[in-house]
Amino acid sequence: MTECEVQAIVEGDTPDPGRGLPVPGVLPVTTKFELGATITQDQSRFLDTYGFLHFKGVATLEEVEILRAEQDRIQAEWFAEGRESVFGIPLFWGKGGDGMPAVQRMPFTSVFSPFIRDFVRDERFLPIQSLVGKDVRVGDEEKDGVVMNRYVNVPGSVYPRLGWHTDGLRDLFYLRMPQQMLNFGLHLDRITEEDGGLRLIPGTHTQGFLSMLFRKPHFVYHRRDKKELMVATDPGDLTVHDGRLWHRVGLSTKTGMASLRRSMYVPYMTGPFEPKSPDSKTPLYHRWARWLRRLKGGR
Ligand SMILES: O=C(O)CCC(=O)C(=O)O
Ligand SMILES: [Fe+2]
Repeated sequence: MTECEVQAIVEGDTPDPGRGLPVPGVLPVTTKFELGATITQDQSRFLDTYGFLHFKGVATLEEVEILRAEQDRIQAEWFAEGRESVFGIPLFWGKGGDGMPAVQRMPFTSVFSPFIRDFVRDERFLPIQSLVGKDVRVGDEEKDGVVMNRYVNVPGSVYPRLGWHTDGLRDLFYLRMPQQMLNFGLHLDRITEEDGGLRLIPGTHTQGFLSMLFRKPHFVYHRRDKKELMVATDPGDLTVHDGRLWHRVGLSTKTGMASLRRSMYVPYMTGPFEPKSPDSKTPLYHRWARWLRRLKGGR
């Protein structure tokens, strides 16, 4: 037995993806990848172990600019219409970095933007789809579709941060383990530790049903976890994470425009096709969340 192994036993330090300790045969938890024509063995092992992957510079800056412009355009349209929800999913009307009314969480954006619709289906993302399985589809008309987020830290913001959660919660509401799902996340701003940003607990995707439900109070709990990993991003970076992985978005230490963080998410999923439509009902947890936002002065 080597000195290192003895030390590990004494301290109880078995390889643990959540604590960033090296796992034999798997690249370090801080590794960032390049997206190629296929998923490499290193990438698929990394995803199995830690429950996420971070790819640098997957969208060009030009594409990022168009996506930001589409987010602004759709927001202006919804503002003009006085729209309150899309396919039963409430809009988070709050404030933008400039203090003007803004939809801080926009569901189903691909339904309103051919560019976004094509973008999430682009060929370059096929290798990522292959990670989910053969019958994978882009869930842009299911769940909340392609969601565009606008986090800002200003008075009146209803979305300065996002509490701990797993994306498979909805499935848990039906008392079934979540269907296999990867959440595809495109990052539209440069985000470092002081900007809050995406925090995840590597390895929590292998937990059982109870841990997925009760490890932390969903959405209302924001405290730092000693095992959390801060995901620093540049515009155009892509993260994909397992639907069972615990994650949150931290509050920026900045305020106003400097605190702006935009991200775009869409599920890659399998299982029964459950598209939403204008007649879809508002899920219970969205009704609770809307009630909480109204208490804080949002709409
Ligand atoms: O904005 C992010 O990076 C995370 C968003 C998220 O976790 C969610 O919408 O479920
Ligand atoms: Fe999430």
